[in-house]
Amino acid sequence: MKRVLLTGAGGNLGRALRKTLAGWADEIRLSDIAPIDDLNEGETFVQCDLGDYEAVMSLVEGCDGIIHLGGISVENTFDSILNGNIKGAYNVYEACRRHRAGRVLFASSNHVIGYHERETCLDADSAMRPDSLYGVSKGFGELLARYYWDKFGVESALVRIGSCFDKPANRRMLSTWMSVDDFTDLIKRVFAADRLGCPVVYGVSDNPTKWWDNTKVSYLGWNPKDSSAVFENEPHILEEVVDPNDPAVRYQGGGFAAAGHFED
Ligand code: NAI
Ligand code: 15L
Repeated sequence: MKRVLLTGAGGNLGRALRKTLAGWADEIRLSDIAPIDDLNEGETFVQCDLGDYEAVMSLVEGCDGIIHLGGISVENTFDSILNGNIKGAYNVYEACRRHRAGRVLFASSNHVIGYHERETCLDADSAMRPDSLYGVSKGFGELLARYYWDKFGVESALVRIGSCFDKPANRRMLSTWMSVDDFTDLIKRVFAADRLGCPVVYGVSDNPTKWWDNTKVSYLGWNPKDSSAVFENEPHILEEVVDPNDPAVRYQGGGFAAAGHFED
């Protein structure tokens, strides 16, 4: 890769991927609405609000791949989500098409399908059942990506990330956890594949309990190496009290599904 754009580079995942993707591309063009001033070799930075069409047009010019992480990453007001996630996704895809900026890895979320119950095993064709306005915005991003694929041939991986943190913070994340190393490997495979198309990929490690089936993207050759099993006996996991009738336990989206409407 010559120049890859990483939006949301100042966030949790952006900071982690800057380390694991170092040296992978000739240049990683970092971007965020907030400043970043600790640039490493091979990194450049453009501060940009994803909701600003003209700014995103120039941000994307000259890139040959986009890892689109930027935007609102949890439930929030509709106005914030509209700007960061809905306008932001449109601006990124339109800029990608106009500037022929290659493939997009779209950071979708498990909250697109958060109202499925935990006993249901999902795959790429399962219905979207968003558990939040945030989840709805990720569904919009996925549909937008499909539109750009069908109409213009822009390839995307729609990665429904589970919980990508250093370790699972609770019992739910024993099922949803994805390590940063597994995510890094997925990113490299998405951009290296001979053909990508526009698949849904569940962003999850090889955990003992599974809700999601990635068989339909076996052509990517992504076989996660890490497992949440190593965290199963940590005190915060063992001591968590679970009520099976709690909506946060019933639904895959956990607390997002259990929470009230954000605007109320
Ligand atoms: P984060 O909230 O730490 O990072 C998001 C970044 O986007 C922040 O640096 C923020 O400043 C930037 N941003 C927000 N609004 C913006 C705007 N209007 N213009 C430009 N930049 C803007 O989130 P995190 O955890 O790093 O997640 C990255 C992406 O992955 C997000 O899209 C999130 O929805 C998605 N995701 C993450 C999961 C996880 O477990 N970390 C799980 C599922 C999805
Ligand atoms: C997400 O979509 C969020 O961005 C992240 O902060 C976690 O809440 C994650 O889902 C999760 O479901 O654990």
